[in-house]
Amino acid sequence: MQLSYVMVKPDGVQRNLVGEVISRMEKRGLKILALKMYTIPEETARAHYAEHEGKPFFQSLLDFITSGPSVSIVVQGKNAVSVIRTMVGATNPSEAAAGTIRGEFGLDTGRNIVHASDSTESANREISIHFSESEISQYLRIDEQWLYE
Ligand code: IDP
Ligand code: MG
Repeated sequence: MQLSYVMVKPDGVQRNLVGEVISRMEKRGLKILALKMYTIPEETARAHYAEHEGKPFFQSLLDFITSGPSVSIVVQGKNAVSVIRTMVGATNPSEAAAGTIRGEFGLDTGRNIVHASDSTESANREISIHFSESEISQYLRIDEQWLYE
């Protein structure tokens, strides 16, 4: 079953949207394997956003993502990566579809509430940046036979 990495960014924490984001994923049937709140150190943020190094918004993105606590989550489910990207919505919240997290709760690209992996490769890379193996729980949930054929 596919894994994804989701972060409720510092703006989502400040705006009390942690429960909202987790609740949406839980109700969808996605399984949480790991969850923690911490303030991401600069070096970790650089690694997380390495693909954006050199872009004009890179420094402000680092400043923002390290500005306060965020919530890191490992999520598992069928097609978890694309399912969660669809739930999150477009990068620019003012263009994100209604009903998506960004489309419901955001207005500005630099304050778009959540991060979600864009591929299984990114998911593996991001999970290993934010979590050690021992922090990730593998377990059976009682609703699985009612979620999956
Ligand atoms: P994504 O989060 O939808 O995958 P990316 O293009 O990977 O979007 O960009 C990573 C993050 O960098 C965005 O979520 C957003 O916070 C920030 N970002 C991207 N483009 C801009 C921009 O043009 N201005 C300011 N921030 C940006
Ligand atoms: Mg991205």
